[in-house]
Amino acid sequence: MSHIVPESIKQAVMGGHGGSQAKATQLAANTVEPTKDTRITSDWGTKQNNTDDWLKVTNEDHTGPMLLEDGFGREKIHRFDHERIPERVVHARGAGAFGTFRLHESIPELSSAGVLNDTSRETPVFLRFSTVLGSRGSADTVRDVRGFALKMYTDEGNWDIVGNNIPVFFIQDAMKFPDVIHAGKPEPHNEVPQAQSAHNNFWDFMYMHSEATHMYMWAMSDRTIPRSYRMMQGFGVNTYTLTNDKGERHFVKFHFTPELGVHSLVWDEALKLAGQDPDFHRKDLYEAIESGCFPKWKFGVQVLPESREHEFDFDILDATKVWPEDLVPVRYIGELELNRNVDEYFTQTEQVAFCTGHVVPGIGFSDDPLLQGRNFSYFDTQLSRLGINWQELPINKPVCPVMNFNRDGAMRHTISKGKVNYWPNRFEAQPPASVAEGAYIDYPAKIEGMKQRTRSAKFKEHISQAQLFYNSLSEIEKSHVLAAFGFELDHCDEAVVYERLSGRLADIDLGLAQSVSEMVGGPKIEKSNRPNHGRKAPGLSQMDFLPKKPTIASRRIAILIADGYDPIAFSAFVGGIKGAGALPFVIGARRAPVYAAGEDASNSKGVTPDHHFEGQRSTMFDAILIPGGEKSIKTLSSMGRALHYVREAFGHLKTIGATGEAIDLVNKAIQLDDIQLSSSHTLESYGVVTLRDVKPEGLGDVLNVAKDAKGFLEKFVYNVSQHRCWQRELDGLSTQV
Ligand code: HDD
Repeated sequence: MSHIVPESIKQAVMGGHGGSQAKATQLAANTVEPTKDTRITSDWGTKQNNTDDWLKVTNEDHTGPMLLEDGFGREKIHRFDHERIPERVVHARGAGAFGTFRLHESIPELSSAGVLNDTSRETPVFLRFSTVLGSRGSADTVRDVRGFALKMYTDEGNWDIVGNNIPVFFIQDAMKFPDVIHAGKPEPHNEVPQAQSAHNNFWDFMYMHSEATHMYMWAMSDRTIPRSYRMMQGFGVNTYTLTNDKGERHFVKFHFTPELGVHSLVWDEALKLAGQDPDFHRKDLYEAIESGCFPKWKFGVQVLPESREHEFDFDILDATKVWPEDLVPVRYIGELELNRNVDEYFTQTEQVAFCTGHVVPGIGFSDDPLLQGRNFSYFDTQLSRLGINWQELPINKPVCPVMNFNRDGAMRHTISKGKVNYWPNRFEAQPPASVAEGAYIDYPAKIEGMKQRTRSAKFKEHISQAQLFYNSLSEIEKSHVLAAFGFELDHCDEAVVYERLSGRLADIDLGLAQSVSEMVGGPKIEKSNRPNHGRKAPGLSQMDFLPKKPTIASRRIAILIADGYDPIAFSAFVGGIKGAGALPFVIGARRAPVYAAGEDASNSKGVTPDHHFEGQRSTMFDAILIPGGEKSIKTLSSMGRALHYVREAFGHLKTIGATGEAIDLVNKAIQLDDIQLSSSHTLESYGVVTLRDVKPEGLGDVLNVAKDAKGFLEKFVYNVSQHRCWQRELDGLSTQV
């Protein structure tokens, strides 16, 4: 009877190799783009003649009552009334993009997954970044964990890795998730604060749940104020499993490490940006992809055979623990690249729906109790956001065929042909797949035990890795953790909250606890209940992730000018920055032509700044450059906003480059005296690169970046590649903003 199974159904079961364009091609079938001949129609397709005036009974003055009869008018308002769907209960604010996953090293000994075996494949992906606590309209740069949710449209089905930029989580068991989120979201009585963990309920919860200690140490580090989504790590967080063709199983953790390094904003900058440019991260991602600077991450796995499960002093299924990289190294086997912006935010970034339960053959789950609960929650939440047929939405649809007897439900799109909708059936139509045909096989794990609500002994140890994390940070990072606790607990006005939490910190580090407690008005802390074990591990400090080859690709550099600027330095700056793959932005007093020394409207078109000083503040740039020019510098020196620009950039530890007279402007703005600038600490050691006499050869060759570079531009580029000049902060010079 097999002859009656249609060819399309056979293909559906067998699958087929789609390629990197498979998703784009599929989406194109659902994409509309108006041409100049396109005319507005109603939703039922009738061309409309007037979309501005409701149908009325009019008198001579053309006024009069409106008619309910107007189907066009009613449709327009009705559609508008229902535009909103529920925002995500967490991770409501986000931004996403399309890209490609490539495998460099096949791992058949670990997994039979096609996407982890076939190095010739280019798997299309969608990645959505997010903050956790804020509403859809909240600001990008708030202190918060960032979501890193990846959907791989593989030939064998969608594989979702729904991760974060921090490798651990607040809780161990999914049953606690509603509690931790309720505690972090705005408080119930007054719905305050928005997108912040700095409030009583959050820190009350943190104290009450010592399992959260490790995670909140990460949350108080610079990880939660990233410079860019492109400069964050991504972690699968939970422990998954890989199964090979022989049916052998390994435990695995997934890692994504950004090519540009792991970098953060400084706190003052993050606070200002939340007001000055709430879309800072969203725009940064969009701008980088539009300018061809495609963000890339190395994809790595940490793998443990089943036989090693109980080898460690932590439980490898506990999501509040990392697998320290000195014990279990990361093996990098692939690469993720984002290379296409969305065409429409709502239908793509808003309607994308991830599920930790979406895995493909060769990949499975572990008994991690957080993961198991997540596998229920994501499916469930999509029902209230998107409805039962959410997997048919273009952004969610797999690129391989989907064929089954799940039917009907609101807004069903697929038209399924055939006389039967169940299996087995008299036609033998749509049988389940065999292993040879690529079916997903559940790992036959042997289970026995007591049915009870409990946790393993190792799950009850909560402090050791919090210490490990804190010990592994650089001095600068540690000082930021202290400042973050200072800010957060200052926003808690109930003494019991900040007093207890300060006390708990003594379990991690006595010095930290004492400093925090003193700052926020907590108790005098004399001793620690848990002496710090002093151990460190690699891969925890973000300083471990500076790119090996210095790069300033996609960095935003502001060039400040006024009439009379030095044209030689200016041209070299623009050319040099572009040559190094960064983005130059000219900033002037207004968006109207500015003329170089020796030029005016009669002999030149001038340069029209991209922005003026009020429009884009220094916070929106990674570094600033100022060409000399007597008249230009005189003007800029007399402008409070220009001086503030330089002072603020200096305070935010950004590289500043100045030539000729501009050096005087920098000195006036940052006001470092001779004591601060001793022989060991020159302006240059504080990341201020200067060149008094401008000759083209002195400007240097930016493509040859090295620490000992001689040319002005080489030095500037090297400094920018190091992200920030921490020496300023170590010497207490960053507070003058
Ligand atoms: Fe979750 C969304 C990451 C634990 C329940 N989660 C969501 C998103 C990310 C994460 C990145 C946004 C997805 C998107 O962009 O659409 N969640 C995590 C990580 C966790 C975690 C890394 C710990 C390892 N989550 C977690 C638990 C539960 C949930 C324990 C419930 C038991 N998460 C949800 C959710 C969301 C969600 C309520 C909201 C919107 C959505 O799922 O699609 O179901």
